[in-house]
Amino acid sequence: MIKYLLITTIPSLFVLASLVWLIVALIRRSRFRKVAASLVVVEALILIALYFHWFYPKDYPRNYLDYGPPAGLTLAEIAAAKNFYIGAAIGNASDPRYGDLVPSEFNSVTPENATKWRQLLVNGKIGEYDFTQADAIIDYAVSKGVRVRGHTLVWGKFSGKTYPKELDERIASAEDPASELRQIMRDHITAAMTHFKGRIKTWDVVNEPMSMDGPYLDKNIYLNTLGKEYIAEAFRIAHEVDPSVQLFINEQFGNYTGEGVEVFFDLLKWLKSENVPIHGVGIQAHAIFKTHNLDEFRQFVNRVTEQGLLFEVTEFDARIRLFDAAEDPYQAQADYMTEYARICIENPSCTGFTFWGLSDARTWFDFVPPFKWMPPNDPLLFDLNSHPKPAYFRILELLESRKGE
Ligand code: 9MR
Repeated sequence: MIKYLLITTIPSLFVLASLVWLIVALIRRSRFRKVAASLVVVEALILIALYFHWFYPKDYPRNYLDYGPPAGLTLAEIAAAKNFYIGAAIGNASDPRYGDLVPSEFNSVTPENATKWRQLLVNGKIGEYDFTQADAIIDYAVSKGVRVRGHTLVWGKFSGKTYPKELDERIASAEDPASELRQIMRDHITAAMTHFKGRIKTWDVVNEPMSMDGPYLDKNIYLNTLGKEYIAEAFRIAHEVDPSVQLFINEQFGNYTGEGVEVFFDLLKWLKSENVPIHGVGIQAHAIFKTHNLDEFRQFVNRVTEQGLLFEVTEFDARIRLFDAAEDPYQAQADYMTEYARICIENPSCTGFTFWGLSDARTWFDFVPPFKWMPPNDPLLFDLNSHPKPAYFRILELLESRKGE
């Protein structure tokens, strides 16, 4: 992120400063007028070049369109035979753009937003639920025999977007903020899990407990009010509501080594030592500013599964522009996707691999600056027309060779 900000703002500031200098020089009829004017021109040209490099829409060759349509078994069929879930985040159950990708290619779905706490509430009013949108997605999936991952019960980031703003107000004005938060958290986990009982069998109980700013737990309303105990408590409540549900903690890392990762493993160790009912770790795996180091990822996954925890890749995507130095960016993207997926698929305790979207026709990157200004993002397994991209065939092979029928 910092890189993109520096790349665009610093040159703009230089142009602006030189422009001010030029205006002052013109007014004062200074002898530096020509120098200032030349500087403005040169800097403006550099800015335009950078703009074109970073933001100009690109069109990479789609050599993969030469392949025939997939023959034989589909991803979902092979995954099911291997007790594995190949999943996609979905926003709408019956968008015609996606044809029948669910259930023919994906045997698991995660509602991209519909089961977030804020989205389940009428006008963000705590306790007033409207399950219509979530039910439509979930009933569609269940009717097709597709697993649903619930996402997410407790997430302390983005007040008003992922959790209701009212929570901040209620906690700020409570006489006993800790018991107020405990009760609200219990009520929500109970309401959501009870409503979806039997239909959602895997939940992300706590999402992104780590800070985005440094190697520590996110200083959100839950941590500030209850300490790290909030994480343990959320899992305990969820287990009480339905002991048959698989409970995951879900996190995103830029690097799979370093202080932040150690803080995360300390958290897992602490949860285990407190006998907290946690069953798995989900790693989101968005490749946003860079791709991930695969050796470090393998070690990370091994460290998780050696503790007796399940593992899933829960939100995979990789922007095509990260591969634009390659001769065939879509092929390079496939290489990365396949090698990343291999680490999960070859590990028997890795039970699922979910893409954060069905096809390149809809990805969160297309809505978020600066990525929305840098098309194409094309970060998924199927292209805009639901045509399988090159990683499709290779992930299919990986699944075929997975042990565990
Ligand atoms: O893709 C989701 C986007 O549509 C929402 O606006 C956003 C905030 O609710 O969440 C996005 O999904 C995020 C997921 O819930 C958690 N990990 C990061 C995902 C991408 O931002």
